[in-house]
Amino acid sequence: MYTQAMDTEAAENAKAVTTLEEAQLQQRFDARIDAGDFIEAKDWMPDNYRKTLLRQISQHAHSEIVGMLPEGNWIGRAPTLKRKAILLAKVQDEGGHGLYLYAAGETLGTSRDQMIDALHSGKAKYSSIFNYPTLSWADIGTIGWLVDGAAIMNQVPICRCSYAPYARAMIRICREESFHQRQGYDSLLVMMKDGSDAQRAMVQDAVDRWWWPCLMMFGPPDDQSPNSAQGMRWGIKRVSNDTLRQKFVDACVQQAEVLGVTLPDPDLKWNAEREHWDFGVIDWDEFWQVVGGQGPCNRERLEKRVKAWDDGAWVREAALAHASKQAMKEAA
Ligand code: BYC
Repeated sequence: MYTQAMDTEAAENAKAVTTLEEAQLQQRFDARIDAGDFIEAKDWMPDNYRKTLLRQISQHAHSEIVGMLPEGNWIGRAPTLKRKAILLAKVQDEGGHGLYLYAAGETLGTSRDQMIDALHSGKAKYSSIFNYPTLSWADIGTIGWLVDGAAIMNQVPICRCSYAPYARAMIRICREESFHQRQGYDSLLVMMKDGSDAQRAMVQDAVDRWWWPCLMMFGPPDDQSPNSAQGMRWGIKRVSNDTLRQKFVDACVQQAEVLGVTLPDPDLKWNAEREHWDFGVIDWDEFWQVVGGQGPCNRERLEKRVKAWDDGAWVREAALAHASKQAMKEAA
């Protein structure tokens, strides 16, 4: 009895010390965040900060990888050698972005295999936008202009994210995304200025289909975004969903005018008081359906990813066998 009481007391004391230590660590962490410091992988961080980062970084990585599929569909059907070379480079870049991001995610203590398993089992999310089909060549230009345009708007502030490995990855990614956006806009501009009526109609049709899903990319409205407040407090998110969406709309209106396409929103109107463009109501039911797995291509996208992973098993096995042979040789 006596010994047990001693043990209990010792355990309680140890717990109190840990709690005190943790409170101090938490205080130091909060002060660093408030001062705008960057947090490195080896620094102490609260569990929820780690979890939130891992959720966002892994979702982001999955989006890059799944995002290769809709555009990949058109590599074999690109209209010229130049456009094919550009598209190949772009899709390859997206694969690279996924790898930088998985590497950033791994610094938080979760392996790439675990992250990929979460994607393949349907537990992890990826961006809603990649669950829409690419029906014509104009969709490829429109993805570059609008999807990559929205991605840049969202991702430039993440270059100042409080978690340094994520911020560093984002700097490289954003540089490449700007090229992606420009090539898309250029491809559409060629069709609109030098193309046939049928090509112009094809561009308008693509813009009609992609516009609203692109506005959804920024996430739910601020007052319905459960993760925003804490994400902003931690400096993971620097600008809110609604603010970024508005900036995107404001930028696109002029670009659409130069292109000669109409954005499919009868409520789009300049608001002199706000000095922003007002826009119509977003169909949030559609957004949540897509996020919940019921979008037009959710099933197809996941099946393709799982198949690619399974088909590539022999490459991973061969690489591991080679690495272990090399290690044995070196040891000998
Ligand atoms: N799609 O509280 P909220 C690219 C989820 S890659 C699906 O506002 P948060 C590209 C959200 O995860 C584009 N789900 O969340 C690649 C949360 O659910 P959970 C990807 C979405 O995290 C190739 C719930 O809704 N970019 O551009 O504060 C070719 C409530 O939302 C979406 C990134 O990942 C969505 N659109 O803010 C071309 C950027 N929106 O997790 C282009 C990094 C929200 O609680 N991520 N949800 O179950 C972010 O900036 C933020 O995570 C978000 C959401 C703005 C997306």
